[in-house]
Amino acid sequence: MTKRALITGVTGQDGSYLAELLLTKGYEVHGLARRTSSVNTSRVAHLVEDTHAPDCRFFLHRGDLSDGGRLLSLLQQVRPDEVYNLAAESYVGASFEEPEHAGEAAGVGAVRLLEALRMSGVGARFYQAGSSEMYGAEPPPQSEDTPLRPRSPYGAAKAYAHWLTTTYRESYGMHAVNGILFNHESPRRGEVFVTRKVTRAVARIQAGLDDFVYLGNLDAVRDWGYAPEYVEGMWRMLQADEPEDLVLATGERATVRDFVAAAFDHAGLDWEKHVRFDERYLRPVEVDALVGDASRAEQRIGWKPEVRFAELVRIMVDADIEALKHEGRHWIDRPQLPAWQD
Ligand code: NAP
Ligand code: F7E
Repeated sequence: MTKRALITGVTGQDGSYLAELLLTKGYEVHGLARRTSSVNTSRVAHLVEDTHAPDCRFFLHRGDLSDGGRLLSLLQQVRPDEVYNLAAESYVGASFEEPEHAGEAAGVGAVRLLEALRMSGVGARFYQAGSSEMYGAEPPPQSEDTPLRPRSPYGAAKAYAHWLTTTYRESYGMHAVNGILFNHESPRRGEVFVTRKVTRAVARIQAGLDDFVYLGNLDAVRDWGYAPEYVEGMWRMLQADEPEDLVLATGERATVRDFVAAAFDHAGLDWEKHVRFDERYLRPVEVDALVGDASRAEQRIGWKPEVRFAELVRIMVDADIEALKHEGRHWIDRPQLPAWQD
C-alpha cells in the first residue's frame, strides 16, 4: 500500500530534498507551506507543476505551526503514516533579534504538532528536526550522550522541542524520534547562512559583479555535510523498529575561514583580497565548535555520509557560478503561481 508522509517546512532546503526522496520511494507526499506575500515555493516548484496529473503524488497544503487547529484538521484529512517536522525559523543570528518569534515555530510549534497528532488518533511515526545548536557550549565531539547546553534562542527552542518529543514518546508510546543534525548545506541552502552567502559571493566576484563579501566570526568551527544525504538519514530513522534519537554528522571539522578559503580557491580567487569584516554578523554569544560523532547512526541505521568538506564546497561554488549565468532569465523561467497560492 502507498505510504503517506506529511512534511512541515517542505518549502525549505531539507523539506524539498526530503519530498523528492520520498517520491522516489513511492510515497504520497503532503507538504505544509505557509501563506506568504511573495512566492515561497521555488524549491518545490518542479514538484508542484505536476499537481493536475492523474498520477500526482505531491500535494501542498496551506498552514502554519502557529495554528494548532489547522494542524489537527490537516492530520485528520491526510492521515499520514509518517510526519516530518522540519518547519522552523532556522537562522540562529535572527533568533537573537526575535527571540520570542524563534520560540514560536521551533519550540511551541513542535509541541502543537505533537499534541495535534496525539489528539487526532492518527498513529503516525514522528520525526523532529533537532539541531547540533542545542549542544551550544559543550565542547566537541558531540554525540547522543552529550548534555544539551544551548547558547541561542534558536538552540533553546530546539531543546524544548527535543524534550517534548521525548516526553510524548515516553508518555503516550508514540513512535517519535529526534534527529540531532549538524550543519548540512547544498545549492538550495538559504542565502543568509554562511556557506551559501560565501559561494554566492564567490560567483558574483568572479563574474565582476561585486568586489567584497562582509562576514563576521571566521574562527567558528563547524561540521558541514551535504543536505540530500541528511534527509536520507531522517527517513532511515523513521524506518527503525524502535524509536531512537540519533546524531547525523560527518565528524570533519573546519572553520568558517577554511570554508571561505576553499570556496575562493576553487574559483581561482584569493579570499584575502575579497573578504571584509563586519561586526553586524557577530552574535551576542558564539557557539564556538560543533563537530559530531555519528557512529551510533552508522551502527543502528547504516547511515554514513559520502560527501566530504572539499566536495561540498565544489558542489556549492559550481552551482552558484552556473545559477548566476541564468539569473537574467529569472522572470522568463519562473513558473506560474500554483493555484493554491493565489
Ligand atoms: P529552512 O531552509 O530555513 O526551512 C525552514 C522551513 O520552515 C521553511 O519551509 C519555512 O517556510 C518553514 N517555516 C518557518 N516558520 C514556519 C511556521 N511558523 N509554520 C510553518 N512553516 C514554517 O531550514 P532547513 O535548512 O531546511 O532545515 C530544516 C529543519 O532542520 C529546520 O527545523 C532547521 O531548524 C533544522 N535544522 C537544520 C540544519 C541545517 O544545517 N540545515 C541543522 C539542524 C537542524 P518558508 O519557506 O515560508 O520560510
Ligand atoms: O553560521 C559564522 C557564524 O548561520 C555558521 C542553521 O542551519 O546550523 C545552522 O546554524 C557560523 C557561525 O549556521 C557570518 O557566527 C561568520 O559561527 O551558517 P550559519 P549556524 O549558526 O551554525 C545549525 C546546526 C542549525 O540548526 C541552524 O538552523 O558562521 N559566520 N560570518 C556567519 N554566519 C552567517 N550566517 N553570516 C555571516 O556573515
